[in-house]
Amino acid sequence: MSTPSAESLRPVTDDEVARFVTDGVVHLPGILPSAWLDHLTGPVDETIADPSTTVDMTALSAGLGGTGDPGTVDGRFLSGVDHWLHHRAFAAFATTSPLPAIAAALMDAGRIHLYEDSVLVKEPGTVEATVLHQDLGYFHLSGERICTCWVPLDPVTVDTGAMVYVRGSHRSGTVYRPNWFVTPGPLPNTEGEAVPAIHPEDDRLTHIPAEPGDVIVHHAGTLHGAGPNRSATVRRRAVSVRYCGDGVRYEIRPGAPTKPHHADVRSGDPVVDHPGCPLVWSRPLGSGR
Ligand SMILES: O=C(O)CCC(=O)C(=O)O
Repeated sequence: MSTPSAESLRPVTDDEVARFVTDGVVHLPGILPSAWLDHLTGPVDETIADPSTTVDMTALSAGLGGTGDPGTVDGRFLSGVDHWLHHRAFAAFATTSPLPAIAAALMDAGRIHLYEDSVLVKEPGTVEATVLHQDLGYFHLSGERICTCWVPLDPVTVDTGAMVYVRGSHRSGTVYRPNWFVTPGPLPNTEGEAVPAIHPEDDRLTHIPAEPGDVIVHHAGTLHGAGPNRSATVRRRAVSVRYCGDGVRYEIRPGAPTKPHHADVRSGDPVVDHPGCPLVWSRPLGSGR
């Protein structure tokens, strides 16, 4: 299969950059060529068909006393991480698609490194919401230029599991404890404050329905989650790719999920030349900065 183009369908606008800076999240409609969606669909379906590559979050939630009973519900929330390490299609998407340049434009970065990718599938009838969390508490990183690009493969509405964000929450400067993703309890042995309760009527809460070809990018400090998939027929498949840029350093966060391919990194090391966090984009020479 040939690899689609690294060119996005359109540039990121100044207004979109300003929104990312102010809100900690921006919705970029119609920016990703459909060839990339075609490129990912088969690999995502293959990945979730292999139980060794994802975690059944519905079963996890049931084990933690959460919403669903995996014996009676139809849907499943399946989630995996670091597919780029083992699957060429994910590696191509994370390293050679338009996403690194989009992340660079939003974060005003001179270089972009890949931190990880995730597959996030909510099949029809999935009762689990993705509870509010902040990515930074899961990442062994510190710094300003860290973001997640959330890429839907299906049309996503509020009823089928649209993402929800707390606008401006990245500016608190707080790194919250990571939670179980499907229940609000903090992961054991993590440090810091738990994610604060946000009232459902809080006017900072923004649900973002999205179409294939759109990308939603959020800052690693932004609180966010997603709804259940209440549809009986419509799937909600998504891939997230997480990047960091200039000025970011490793910071080992006790209790946060570890990565075997990062075993040799130390807190305080700059994210520069490490195969576990490869350089995937740098500003062309002479382009000013
Ligand atoms: O897709 C979801 O349900 C949640 C995704 C998410 O939180 C993320 O990619 O950071």
